[in-house]
Amino acid sequence: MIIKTKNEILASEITDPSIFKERRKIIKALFATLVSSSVISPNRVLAANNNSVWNNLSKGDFSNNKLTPTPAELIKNYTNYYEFSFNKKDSTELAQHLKIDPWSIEVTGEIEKPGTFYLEDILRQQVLQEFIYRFRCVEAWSMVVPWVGFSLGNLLKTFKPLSSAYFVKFTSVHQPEIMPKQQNNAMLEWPYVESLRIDEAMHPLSIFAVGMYGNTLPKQNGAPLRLVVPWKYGFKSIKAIVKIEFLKRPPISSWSKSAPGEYGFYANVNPEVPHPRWSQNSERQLGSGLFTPRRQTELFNGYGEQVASMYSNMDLRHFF
Ligand SMILES: Nc1nc2c(c(=O)[nH]1)N[C@H]1C(S)=C(S)[C@@H](COP(=O)(O)O)O[C@H]1N2
Ligand SMILES: [Mo]
Repeated sequence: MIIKTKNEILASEITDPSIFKERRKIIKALFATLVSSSVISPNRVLAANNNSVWNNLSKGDFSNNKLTPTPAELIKNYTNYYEFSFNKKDSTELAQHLKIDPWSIEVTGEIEKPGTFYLEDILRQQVLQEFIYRFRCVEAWSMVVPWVGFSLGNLLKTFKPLSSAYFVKFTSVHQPEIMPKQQNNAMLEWPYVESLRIDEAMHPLSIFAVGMYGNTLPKQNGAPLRLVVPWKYGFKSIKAIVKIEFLKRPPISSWSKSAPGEYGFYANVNPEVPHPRWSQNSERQLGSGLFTPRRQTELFNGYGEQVASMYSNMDLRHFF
């Protein structure tokens, strides 16, 4: 563990260089390709595809083997990463400039054990599994992603939340020098923030992903660490997390702040609650043929059996 006052300070600047080098060796052994290429090259993408970092991982409790994963090339090349661009191809390319090594996460708020932790120290305590989950964007497209990650709840428990911790807030990285949209507050205020109610965060479906398709997470998909909450619209699944805060009151997340009438706090997938500008009743499945019919969107993205009880006494039209 390291203590820092600002999350902008690089760990390499404040750690004794020899200790730092030693740590880096351990990390490399543990997490081989976190130190991955920062250049886009189709060959490298292919090479990465052919030698998985993680083979034969056990499956998460709600991983669904019957779902056919969307081709990796599509997941990697059609991304929403507004810090870089509002265009899905451009954000994919520009995200390669992201600096993800070293990476540390500040954890604060209503907990007994606050601190700033290296990602590798966090990973050492967690069991990586594969989670084949549906993923549904609020823009009405969807995919199936074989994430590699670990239970968010297991991690959050290690910080010993107090009984006053009702919400968990996540903050994305702020690197305006390489993130063009962070240079002004176009569309959103930066950094990107999202939040879950503590029971949602502790739910076994909620994970932190560090990979997909048996490999480390591509930068454009949220490397080195992102949230995945499969029963909610994709914008809740915040990328490149640098800060976790346990709070008494609900924070205002980036999208709710920019357009409160369009993006609510809950953002549970719900075919009966349309976006003000389009229906949420069906979705375009990425990778399906031109003539494949749209998929009928399911309440809670098909995870109702697991999550509906968390919302049993709530009017989902009001709390959208
Ligand atoms: N930091 C950050 N996280 C983010 C976003 C973003 O723009 N910035 N976009 C969100 C949206 S709208 C979606 S649909 C998903 C997209 O994830 P993908 O690009 O890996 O498919 O990431 C979410 N997380
Ligand atoms: Mo989205």
